[in-house]
Amino acid sequence: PQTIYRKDYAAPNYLADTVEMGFDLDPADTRVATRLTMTRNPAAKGRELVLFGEELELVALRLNGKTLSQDKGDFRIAAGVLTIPTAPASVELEIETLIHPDRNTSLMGLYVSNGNFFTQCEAEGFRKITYFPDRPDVMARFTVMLRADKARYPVLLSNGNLIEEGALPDGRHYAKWEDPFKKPSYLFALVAGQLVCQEETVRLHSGRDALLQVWVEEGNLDKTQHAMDSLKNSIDWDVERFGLDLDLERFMIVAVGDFNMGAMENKGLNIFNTKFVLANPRIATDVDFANIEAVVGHEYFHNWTGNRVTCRDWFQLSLKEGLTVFRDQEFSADMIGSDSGRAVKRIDDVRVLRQAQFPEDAGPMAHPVRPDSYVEINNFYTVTVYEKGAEVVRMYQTLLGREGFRKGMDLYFERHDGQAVTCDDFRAAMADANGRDLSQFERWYSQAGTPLLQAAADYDAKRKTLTLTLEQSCPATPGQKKKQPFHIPVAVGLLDAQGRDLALTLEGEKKAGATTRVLELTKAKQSFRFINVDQKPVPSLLRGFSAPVVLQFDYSDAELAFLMAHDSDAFNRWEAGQRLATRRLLNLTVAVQAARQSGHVVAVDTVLNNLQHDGALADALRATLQDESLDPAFRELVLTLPSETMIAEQMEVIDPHAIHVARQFLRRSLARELRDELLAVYRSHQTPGAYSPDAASAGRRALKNVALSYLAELDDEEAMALARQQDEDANNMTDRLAALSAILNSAAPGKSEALQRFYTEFEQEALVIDKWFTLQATARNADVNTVRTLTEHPAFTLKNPNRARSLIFSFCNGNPSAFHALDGNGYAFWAEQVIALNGSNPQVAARLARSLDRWRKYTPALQEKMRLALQQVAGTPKLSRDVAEVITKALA
Ligand code: HT7
Ligand code: ZN
Repeated sequence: PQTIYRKDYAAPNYLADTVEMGFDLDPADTRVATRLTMTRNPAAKGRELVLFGEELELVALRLNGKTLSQDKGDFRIAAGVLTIPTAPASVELEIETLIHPDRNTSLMGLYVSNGNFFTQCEAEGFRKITYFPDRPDVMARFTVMLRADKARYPVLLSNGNLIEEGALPDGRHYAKWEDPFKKPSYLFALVAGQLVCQEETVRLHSGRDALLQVWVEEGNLDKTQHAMDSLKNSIDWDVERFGLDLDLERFMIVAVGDFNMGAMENKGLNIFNTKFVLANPRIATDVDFANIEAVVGHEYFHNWTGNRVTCRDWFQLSLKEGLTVFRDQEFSADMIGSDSGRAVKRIDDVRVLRQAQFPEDAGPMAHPVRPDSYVEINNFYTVTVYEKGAEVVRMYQTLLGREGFRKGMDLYFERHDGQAVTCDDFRAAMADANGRDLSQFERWYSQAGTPLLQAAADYDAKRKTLTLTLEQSCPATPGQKKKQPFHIPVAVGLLDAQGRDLALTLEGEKKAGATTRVLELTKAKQSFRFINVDQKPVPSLLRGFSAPVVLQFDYSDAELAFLMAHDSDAFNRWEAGQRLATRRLLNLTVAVQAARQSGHVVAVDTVLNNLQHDGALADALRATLQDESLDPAFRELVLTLPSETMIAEQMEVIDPHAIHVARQFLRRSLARELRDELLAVYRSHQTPGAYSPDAASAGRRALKNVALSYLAELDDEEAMALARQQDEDANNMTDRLAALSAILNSAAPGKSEALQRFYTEFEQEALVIDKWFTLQATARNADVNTVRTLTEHPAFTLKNPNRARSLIFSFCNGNPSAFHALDGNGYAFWAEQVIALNGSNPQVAARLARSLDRWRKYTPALQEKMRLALQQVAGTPKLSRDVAEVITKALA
């Protein structure tokens, strides 16, 4: 397959003006008529008129009223590109195509889900609807006429405003929509079918009224309130924080059960995976409620960052995605409100980054936030483009301050509203609005890999100075051997012996300043000297995780326990606990390996017990658990040990089984040591009364349920009775799922009965059945046979991405010790599933293909089995571009 390079970008030869489309909707054969006016682009070099099209039947093509013939050489079609070699400066193109939505299993373009029509056009799905200059720098005004059978498809939606609707002969009807804003084709959408909506008219900041609608299938109207509330909060927040108001008379959200990703920001007609719309206490967990708020916010915020100002080309994807993720993170943090809530949100976001993006940055698919090349753009909707991209945006705010960042945003919109631009344009707006030179900051966009930041502190008691030396490096990544230094904001504080923050004075300054200072590291190595430091302090480094780097500092255990107890920066308080726990876990893992090697397999527990940790971790966790002044949500985070994946990333050679044994051992010993405190916290953090998803209540539930999960490690009757009681009494899905998980992961009897009871109760709720599959795929006693058997369950289908993710992805990515079984059966199963998905949905297949990305990091025996599985997929006939790219890069 062909590689596309960023350096080859060329402006389009023709620019679009208007697009009129007519759809005669029919699941088997939908006819699409398009009239497109275009003019030659004076800024372009070429003269050919280029349109893209995939899986289309071309019925007719006319240019300025004249039918074009391929036979006569008026145009040619090759490899998905239709080229008209000569065309006048101003053209009206009429294109008729025939498409087959009911055969479209890729869920890109126009497809059918549960009998209704939906579209997904980002990134290059529009070309599966009609031939079109389907690239984001070609923007046009769209008018869309939808025609369909009225009884079967009573609701007909598209972008913008409804300007006309009415009846047609033969029981058909029509609706005509006009989008007042010019947009690229990837933001086009239509929806048709049997849907109902919750709606509300709101007064906008500008004084205009807007109609807000949330569309769902009949029977789901009791699950739309939270999405509607989230939308209203998003509208208010964007005005408040960025002065950005809704620019439309109507804003619609539509939920669909078959969807490749989370949601899509089509102009005025956002289409959402049901997972990110439908919620009520019976079916959705606290995490689901929070995710819905975040995703509704994210898509809404795209209306400005993505739609009003869009990307020049797909290499610039992070321009809209990194910025919009940053905006949704800030929105969610502000919705919680409290300082501790903001810290909890920050910890959650950094956990995602470390768990998913750091491994990506260290693996075969590593790429810069603004990639230089791709084979299939769908493979670049990654945690690097999204989450690391958001960190890059956050660093502007850290460097420029909130006000400076806002100035940069204002200038960005002033300059670029209505344009398709680049990441450099965004950086220039930030720099120019603040009179700053941000040229070195460009490296965050162009260099892949996670920088390593090594810090050392040297205290001079005589001079009362503390010299902090910071040194940065960045590992090689595919295609990038050598890296230049990054511009890194390092937020720093110093704690005195009582744990209080010192007011910081840097050498050369007259007065003491703030207690947290942002140091700017721009060279490979730099020193910063603090003066008037009366006693040796404990440094608190990279506060709030001020840059996406790995920080190394030689803390003693005692210093970590001290930071855990005292740091005013909640992020670093949590971080200290994680460092302490990681140390223990790595030691235990090595001990497991040693015990195994010496043949004392049965004695692993004895060996570990003898290793007995010094109690520092348990003492620190006990203190946190009992500290009522701390937010329960924060306490839950502190109590949660680093995941097996996180530990794996710290190891030179990954041994998933040893990690699993070590982590389980530590959980059990902590549960034993803290049993009384855990029980007390479990009892005192009940949330009686009606369920509410607010952050405070969710935090109490989270703490209570992490306590329960530890207690369940003990397999004692009292703990299991609590779990069973909770399973019976719960009035919400969070508690229900936590109880079921405790039962399932214990040695207690009654597992299958509890599972069956749950299934019967929620059989009609697809999103809950997804959870039921996930619970089993990630259960401690699950193995590949458990999962294989579940693929034969009548409720399982690979065709629905949510269901495939709930079972297959959850097993391959969420149950490392079972997936990496020594016999290699997990990998054989993975290969089968990737190959099966490759035939129906390449995009989802390619995501699953990435589960073996890190194969070279594993023990030689596992590596060899993974290589064979990768080669098996590589050798499969008709491999999609999507899967081929991932597998080729993994094997390279
Ligand atoms: N911008 C949206 C991306 C998206 C997407 C991309 C490829 C295939 C299917 C897709 N569905 C949505 C989502 C977002 O970031 O808001
Ligand atoms: Zn997005």
